[in-house]
Amino acid sequence: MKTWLENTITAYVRSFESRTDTTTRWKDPLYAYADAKDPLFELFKEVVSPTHCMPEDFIPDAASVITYFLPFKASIVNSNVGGRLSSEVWGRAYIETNVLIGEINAHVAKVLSEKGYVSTNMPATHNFDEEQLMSDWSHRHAAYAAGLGTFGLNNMLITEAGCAGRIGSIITNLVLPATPRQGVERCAYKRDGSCGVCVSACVHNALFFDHFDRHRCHEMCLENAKHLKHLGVADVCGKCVAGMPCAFKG
Ligand code: B12
Ligand code: SF4
Ligand code: SF4
Repeated sequence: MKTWLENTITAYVRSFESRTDTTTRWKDPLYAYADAKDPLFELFKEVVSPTHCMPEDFIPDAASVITYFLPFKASIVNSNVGGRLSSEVWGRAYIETNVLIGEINAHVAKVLSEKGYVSTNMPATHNFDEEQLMSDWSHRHAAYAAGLGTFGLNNMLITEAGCAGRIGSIITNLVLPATPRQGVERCAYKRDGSCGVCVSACVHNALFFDHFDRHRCHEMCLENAKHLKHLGVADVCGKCVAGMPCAFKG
């Protein structure tokens, strides 16, 4: 069932990419699965927020959480290296990947319902509280529980294919064996104190070794949204991702 699901999602990415109005290109997605009853979901009420949801809040008989990472091709990421403002290519990749994740989740919900299963269709982003700047369903925490990667100093989930890409997660009542967490620390700073370059790469004094100011980061994303408004809603930045040693590998 996992192979069938993965082939279905990867094929969807390739067909989305072949549309004439799609400019973004993605490498092959990575996948990992969590048991919906994994005790880590309880812990997220402490580390994210007390209102962070449990899988069963969405689907009462939730069994698994499917998580996937859509890594951007190098040209997309490299376009955003340097300068203060985000590149158009990066802004467009954000908009297109948000649409892609929405479509993948809707497609998976459809094919799973044909087989008698229920699944969620959650957006890639914009499902957050505008004041707290936190979501009641954090895709990267779900992906962490599934063993897709670990959290970098830049807050990104760093996977085997790096952190320059976007994450989706789908809760379902289909039983899928959980992926074992590998116990590999993917951020070099957290591993052995080397690196830390994302802190100096931050263009708006939001990221520090000992804390992250999500409101300042949001300010910068809104500045880019203004600058890129001709593309649609591109509240991006990503200067602590593009050009970093963990962008393409973890
Ligand atoms: C709200 C939000 C924002 C806000 C707040 C950012 C933030 N860090 O939370 C703003 C608007 C500022 C923002 C900015 C960005 N965002 Co944003 N955002 C979200 C959103 C909607 C929710 C995130 C959330 O609720 N976080 C909750 C807080 C508490 O978690 P946190 O800040 O990540 O901090 C945790 C980790 O550091 C973690 N941690 C660290 N070490 C360890 C160890 C363990 C064991 C555990 C359990 C946890 C842990 O602990 C903290 C608390 O738990 C998600 C989509 C979603 N629904 O999941 C996208 C998302 C997180 N954003 C994403 C991206 C890419 C960005 C930007 C690069 C913008 C861009 N696209 O150019 C910047 C990066 C900012 C940064 N350095 O963190 C991606 C991340 C992809 C990835 N590889 O991780 C996501 C997942 C969207 C997606 N679908 O792909 N974002
Ligand atoms: S740039 Fe270095 S310190 Fe920052 S998240 Fe990546 S590996 Fe960790
Ligand atoms: S996304 Fe931009 S403002 Fe936010 S922490 Fe990274 S570099 Fe700083």
